[in-house]
Amino acid sequence: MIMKGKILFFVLLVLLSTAILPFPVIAGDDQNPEIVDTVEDARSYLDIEKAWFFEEESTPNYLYTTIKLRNSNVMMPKQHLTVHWKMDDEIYWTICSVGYEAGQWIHFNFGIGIDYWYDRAEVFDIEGEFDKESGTVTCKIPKSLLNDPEPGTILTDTSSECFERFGFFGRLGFGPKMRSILFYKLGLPELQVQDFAPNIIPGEEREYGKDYIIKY
Ligand SMILES: [Ca+2]
Ligand SMILES: [Ca+2]
Repeated sequence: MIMKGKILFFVLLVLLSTAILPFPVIAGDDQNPEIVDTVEDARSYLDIEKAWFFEEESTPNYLYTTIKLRNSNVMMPKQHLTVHWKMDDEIYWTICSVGYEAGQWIHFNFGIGIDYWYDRAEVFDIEGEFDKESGTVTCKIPKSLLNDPEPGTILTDTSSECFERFGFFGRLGFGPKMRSILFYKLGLPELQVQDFAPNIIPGEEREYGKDYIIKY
């Protein structure tokens, strides 16, 4: 009986200590994403659930970005799956583009500067991985392209945007932003061909995800 009481007391102590003791918040993974979004506010293969930044001790010279989509569909052409951030007053982004060239259907780029689908940004080919099973898209950026940031450097204004170009509405002359507003007005989120994370609410100030701090 005494033994049982002791065990119960111990179990209670463990439960209480895990509830009371603050555990460190580790940013930058699937469980602690910098960017979190509404689910089902776009077509499933463009629907951002969350996105995050990370580094790995074994590859300290790289920064990674990952987007977790609700679904994946690499058959749909002209997709743009992007992550954006600011560092030292410069804008950076990664993009996984799908369905532009038959010989290079899935392609990864890193860019410096604002206009990621026009010619004013500096754009580099990088490595990446599109995991169709889990719907995650990861870009691997050599830190040399980021001017080798020191540990402690802060990435701010984090966001993600996924969209596709053309298609039926594109042929009618509606651009992604126009279509996004159109479906928003019509209350048809499941047809949205563009997803912002965090959401952009027309007429409200733009919100961003959490900051990420360079570890290595
Ligand atoms: Ca979403
Ligand atoms: Ca969204």
